Amino acid sequence: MRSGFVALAGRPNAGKSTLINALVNEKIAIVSPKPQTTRSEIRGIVNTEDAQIVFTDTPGIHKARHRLETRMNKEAASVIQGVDVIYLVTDGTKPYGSGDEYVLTIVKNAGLPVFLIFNKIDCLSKEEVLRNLESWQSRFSFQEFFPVSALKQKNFDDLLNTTISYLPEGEAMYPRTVINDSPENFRIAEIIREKILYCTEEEVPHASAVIIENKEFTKDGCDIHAMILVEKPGQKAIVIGRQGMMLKKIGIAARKEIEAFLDCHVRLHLFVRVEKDWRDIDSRITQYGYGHIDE
Ligand SMILES: Nc1nc2c(ncn2[C@@H]2O[C@H](COP(=O)(O)OP(=O)(O)OP(=O)(O)O)[C@@H](O)[C@H]2O)c(=O)[nH]1
Ligand SMILES: [Mg+2]
Repeated sequence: MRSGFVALAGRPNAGKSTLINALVNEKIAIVSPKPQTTRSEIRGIVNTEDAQIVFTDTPGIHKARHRLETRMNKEAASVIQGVDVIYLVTDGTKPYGSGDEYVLTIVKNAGLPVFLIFNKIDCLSKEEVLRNLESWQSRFSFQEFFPVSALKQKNFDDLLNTTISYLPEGEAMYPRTVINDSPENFRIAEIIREKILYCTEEEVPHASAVIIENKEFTKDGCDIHAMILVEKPGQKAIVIGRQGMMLKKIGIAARKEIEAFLDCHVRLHLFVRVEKDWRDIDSRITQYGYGHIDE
């Protein structure tokens, strides 16, 4: 039996969360077309007959402008340190740039086996894949290369088998039934945050946080009170929308998904509050469950 850890690291929007969801075959991490969707590490466990792989999704590494973003980068950097294999996930449709250089430096310094996961090949021709791969190959001696489509779940078998061959001999670290170990309230808050990411634009998605204030299971379902935190009164007005229409839209989309997750009827009550500059206040960031916590 082999068992070990694999970190999914890369720039924002490369498709790391889409990939971890595809690998575990369940939506454990939220996904959006906006960069900096993931704010903390998320574990996804894959079991085969004779192996267990513990994958960890990480926030996209980027140039931080707020304390929250510094802590997101730290989270990614700290996850990378303690694994057996690093997947450097890259958006194959984008040319190699300075952001890639920065991520590559961090990944190189870990001194561990690095697989280049060249993602989004469903958007590229074979020639484009080969050409773009070459530009990466010349920068670092990656242990392995895998052109994949996380979205279409293409080229996974080889990836899993090769990954297992890099893991040490050892017993399973999680029971075979466990796919993800995030607390239930975090998963629910993240589903709501994903809908905010999809429904709003510009600064609002990034300035939003979600916390579950109360959750109560009753004989006919579950009552959830969730608070959406934003930084400015103008952002609050946008999230609520005219006659509450935006909040309603977010609530309907989130409720459907939470009902599927909890497998019961859900009454979701959403509230919005302004928490000025929360992205620069450590105690708030910790309270909302985002980013790395310094020991
Ligand atoms: N066409 C295509 N789109 C993809 C693929 N993988 C991910 N995407 C899209 O890329 C966008 C970003 O995906 P995420 O999985 O949220 O990216 P991420 O790397 O986790 O981003 P951060 O959490 O911000 O670091 C989403 O719109 C996905 O649907 C893929 O294989 N093909
Ligand atoms: Mg992500």
